[in-house]
Parts: sequence; C-alpha cells; structure tokens
Amino acid sequence: MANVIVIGAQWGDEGKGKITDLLSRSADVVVRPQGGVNAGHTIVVQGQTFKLHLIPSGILYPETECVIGSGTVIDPKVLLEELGQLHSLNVSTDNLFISQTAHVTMPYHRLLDQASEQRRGEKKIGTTGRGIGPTYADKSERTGIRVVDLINPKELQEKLEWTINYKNVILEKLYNLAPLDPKVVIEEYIGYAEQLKPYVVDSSLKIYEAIKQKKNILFEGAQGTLLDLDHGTYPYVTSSNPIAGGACVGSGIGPTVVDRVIGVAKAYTTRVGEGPFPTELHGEIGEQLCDRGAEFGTTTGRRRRCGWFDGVIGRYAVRVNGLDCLAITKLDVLDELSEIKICVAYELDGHTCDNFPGNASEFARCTPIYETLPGWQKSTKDCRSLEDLPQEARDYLKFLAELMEVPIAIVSLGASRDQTIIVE
Ligand code: 2SA
Ligand code: MG
Repeated sequence: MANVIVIGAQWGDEGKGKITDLLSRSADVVVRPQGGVNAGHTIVVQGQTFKLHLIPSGILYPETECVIGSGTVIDPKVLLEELGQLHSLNVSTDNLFISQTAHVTMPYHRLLDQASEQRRGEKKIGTTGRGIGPTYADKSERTGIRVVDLINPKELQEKLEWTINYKNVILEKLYNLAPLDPKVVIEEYIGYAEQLKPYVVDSSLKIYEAIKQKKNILFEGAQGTLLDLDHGTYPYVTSSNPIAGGACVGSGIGPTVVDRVIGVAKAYTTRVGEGPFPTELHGEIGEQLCDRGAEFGTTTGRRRRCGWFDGVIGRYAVRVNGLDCLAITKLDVLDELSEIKICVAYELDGHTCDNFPGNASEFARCTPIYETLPGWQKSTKDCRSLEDLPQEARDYLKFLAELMEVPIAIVSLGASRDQTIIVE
C-alpha cells in the first residue's frame, strides 16, 4: 500500500472515515495531520458505533499506530471523552500518539468562536462552534498553547495567566461575556494534561522512523478541499489546510515520501455551513438525497445541504491535491432517481467557466451547466464488483472519471465495510 494521503475532494463529509478505515487494515501507521474536533466520523464495527473526532479510525486495529499530528488543534476535554468511549468498549489506546507541537483548544477559543459567529449575524461562516478558528488564529498570532506547554504545569500556568487576562478583555469589552478565572482553567487543564501526558511524542520523528523502516503510512485528511484555508471558498472555509500538501506540513514530513493521493468524493455533493454552493438543490430531490443519504453532521447534527455532483470543483480537487485516483462514495443514494445531473462547467456573467474561480463573489455568481444521465432505478447496495452494477451506474462512474481525468479506484455503496467495490 505504501504511503498514501486520503483527502476530501468536496466540502467534507465525503465518507473519508469509511475509506480510511478500509485502508487502515494495510497501514502500519495512520496520521491525522490537521483539523480538530470539528471533524467527525462514525464507524460501525460488529454492531458497535464509534464516533471519533480526533483519534484516527486506525485505533480499532491494535497493531496500527495512530498519530494525532502537529498540524491539528486538540481539545483535551473532547479527546479524553473519546478515549473514555474507546476504553468503555474495551478498545486499547496504547497505540495512540499525540504530537507535542499540536495546539490546544482552550475554553476561550470556543467562547470566541461562538461569539464571533453571532456578531457576524447574516454573514456568519456556519462554523461548528468548536473553537477551531480562534485556536488556529492564536497559532498564527504566536499566542497559542501547544501540547508541550500543556504537559508542563509551570509553563502552562505562566502562559495561561497571561493569555486568559488578555482574552478576558475581548470577552468582556467586545462581547459582554463573563471573564474566565485563570486559576479554575489552569487547574482543569493540568488535570487533563496528567491524563494525556503518556501519549505525547515528537510526532515528526515518530513518523520519520516509520518511513525509514519502510512501514505503510496513511495520512487521514479531515474536512475537504473546498474548505481549505488557502484554496477553498474563502471566507467560508475552515482554518487549516485539508488539501494534500497540508498533510505534509501537518505531519512534519517531506512530500517525497508520499506515494499516492486518493481523493474521496460523494456521488453527489453536500455542504454544511454557509457559503456558495452552485449545484445545491432546494426542492424535492435535495430533500430526497438528504434523507436517503442521512445527511446530518456527525459533530453538530446539522442538516447538510445537498446537490448534484460538481465536476468543476472535482477537477479543481484533482489539480490542487495532485489526485492519483478517486473513491466515489454513497453511489447507492442515487439508486431511485430516474435521471441524474452532473455539473460540467459554470456560466459566469454570460461566459462559460471551466475552472473554479478563486474569487468568492465570482463563485457566488456561477450557475451550473448540466449534463443529464439516465438513472438506474435499481438497488446497488449488494453489488460487489463493477460488473454487478447496472449499466447506467457504470456509465455514470465512467462519466465522472472522464470528466475529472482520474481513474476511480473504490466505489462505496453503504456504510458497512463489505459494501465496497475495489476496482482492479
Ligand atoms: P470550523 O468549525 O471553523 O472548522 O467551520 C468552518 C467551516 O468548515 C466546515 N466544517 C465542516 N464541514 C463538513 N463536515 C465537518 N465535520 C462535521 C461532520 C461537521 C458537523 O463530520 O459532519 O458535524 O457539523 C466540518 N467541520 C468544519 C463548517 O461547516 C464551516 O463551513
Ligand atoms: Mg464528517
């Protein structure tokens, strides 16, 4: 399997959890390079449901080492809850490693995330409210608390006292919120640190050693390409880099060790949160996709917006991630439709636009140009090879692959591990 990056090719929730779970079987190390507890995926194994936000799904394989990388932001409280959940289901977490240079989400980050969304009103981003943006903002501003600080009580006390006094000014003066008591927060976080300390490592070194031993490494991206801080639909993005290049930065390894980049895309499109979405469906078909696809956020439970497959952003994802191949998920959600549309280009101010416009206001003015393909109106849930699929479904996949100029390597037809076609 070699060293593989799995990334989301749309706006997140493409089903990366299932694909990484499948690939984790042949991985020795799984690394989560970026994001925080805004991410969420549900895995069902032998009737047990696991909801994971930070811990890579590889944790379910005792031999697989799981690394929460340097580019992540860690909410210790949520991480400990996740660990508790795994322990209560008798899953060992001795194979978990946490980067000493990851940043820590603090109570003021959550408060500021939610307050700033409220302040934006109509112009809100639609964040998960988990403090992600403010944690990354502090990292850039160089006032962040890192895991190394967290596990050193003296360091933590000094840094937090200073930072909380500073954040309290914003909380009180700008948002009219009650100030935080540094003592209380420090005590709480020293408690978390004690529990997390055994997991903390130099993650870049850990990964490098695995590379030298020729181990198979899987880099598990969170969110998706169009939510990338630099290359997504700014400002309606997350505050990290979910694209393939971000996996190198967030893991502390060089790009030459990566052998393959797999993009995961749904057979249609969803988006949760605000921001332009050209192929969004507002009527009955959108509702149908949402219901059949159970399109609700894993972290916040928000209903996801649904629309047709967008080939323009698909091609863009191929470009900015250097995708080698695609995994197409949730094809079965389209089973009942009599016809299916695919966006092949946009119309923008009277012109045809083949490429994703980086300019947000231009993107908001784009309307999709569709090709319509016949549906198959048969269940595909039990198909286990391309040959098992109805001809129309195969034609649909072929159309997607040709549109994006990359092969489709995996097709997923349901949540369970066996509802998968591996294309030879
Ligand atoms: P944030 O909280 O600052 O990262 O939000 C900024 C934007 O990024 C979007 N975002 C996501 N989009 C899809 N899935 C995500 N994870 C959860 C899930 C989301 C949930 O798996 O379903 O439960 O609601 C995720 N995380 C961040 C977010 O919607 C904003 O548009
Ligand atoms: Mg998700």
